[in-house]
Amino acid sequence: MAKKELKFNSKTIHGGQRPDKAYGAVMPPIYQTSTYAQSTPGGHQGFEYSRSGNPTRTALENSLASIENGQYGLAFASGLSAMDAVIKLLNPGDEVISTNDLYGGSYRLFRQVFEKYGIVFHFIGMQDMAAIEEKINKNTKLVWVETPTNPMMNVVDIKAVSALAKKHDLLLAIDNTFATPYLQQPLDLGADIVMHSATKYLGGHSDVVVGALIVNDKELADKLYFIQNASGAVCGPMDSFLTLRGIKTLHVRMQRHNENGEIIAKYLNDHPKIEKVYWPGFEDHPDHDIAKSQMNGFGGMISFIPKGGTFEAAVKIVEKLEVFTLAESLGGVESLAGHPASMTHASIPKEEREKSGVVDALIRLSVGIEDVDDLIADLGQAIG
Ligand code: P1T
Repeated sequence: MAKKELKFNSKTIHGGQRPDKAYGAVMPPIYQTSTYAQSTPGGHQGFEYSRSGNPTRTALENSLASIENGQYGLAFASGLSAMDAVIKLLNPGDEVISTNDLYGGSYRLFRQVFEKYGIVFHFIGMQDMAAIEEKINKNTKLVWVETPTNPMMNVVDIKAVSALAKKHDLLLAIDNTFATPYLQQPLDLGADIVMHSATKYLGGHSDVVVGALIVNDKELADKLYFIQNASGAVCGPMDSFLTLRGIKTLHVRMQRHNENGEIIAKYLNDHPKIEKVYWPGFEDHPDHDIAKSQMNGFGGMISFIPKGGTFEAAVKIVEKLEVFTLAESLGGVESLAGHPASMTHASIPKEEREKSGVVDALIRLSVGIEDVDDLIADLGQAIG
């Protein structure tokens, strides 16, 4: 059977992979080299310098393309450097419409790095297509969507935004970090670019910082490859190897993240000392129907506000947690807790972040794949 036809749970293991040519190694060797011998100028075996290409990175890039149902994958030094490459497709004066609730570092990249080069960013809630359309003008070139959003767990209708983007000839990029291709495959829903912080679920073990872009269009892939090579923020061979190894268990990890996420979300929702829980699996979540139709599950990311809704109450809980680790990042096998206002979203001005719901009392959980009883006991003792 051609590997292209494999189902998702097999693609994570085999997609785009073949035994190494030299000795048949089943996992690609970590080609820890910067350069490659040439027999005559230009006489190389497909690789000449590891910024331009490295066999271990190629193995990862082929896997990324396969699991996202794309033609081309590109692996970067971080999620933000992958985003940086997408924005570098634009020119001064071009405009971008982005979700208003997004990772703080993404917001910082847009506002504090690219605005000074004359690129204009609009941040809006993307539940209302008419509101998006209102922001479109002749300079608009790109729609940037994070779904589910970090940390408020809003879900954007990718098909609907894609129809709008196509109507106005705009590129549509989806940050698929929270969902992963196990839950949602944006290229199939009409997106042009899928982006990942592969640092998170794809790597899955909190041991690398890696970014990814996946596209179907050859011309777009060529432009992004040019930027990747010209700017140079590439994923190194060791990190490529680790990310590839992580991807091989993505489906089994995600299955457990989903199961544990659902149990924890319901536990928190029923807890008398919890005010509000944000998780798209709840039927009364405003985007539940979209989430249900475009995702194969609701994932292990949950945000919540303790009763009283104070900064102090939130800090007290995260300080008391013992199985959950208080740390930035998400998507690893171990459960993490974060305080977005002071950690991952601190670079967004308070007034801006509070508009999208990122208040000082908000706690974000990345539910890991431990025994869920231990996670519940830990939350129970911390909430008190
Ligand atoms: O950290 P890096 O690999 O550069 O990826 C940035 C990034 C992009 N998009 C989303 C949705 C993200 O969550 C991130 C990184 N986020 C965290 C570190 C965090 O704790 O939310």
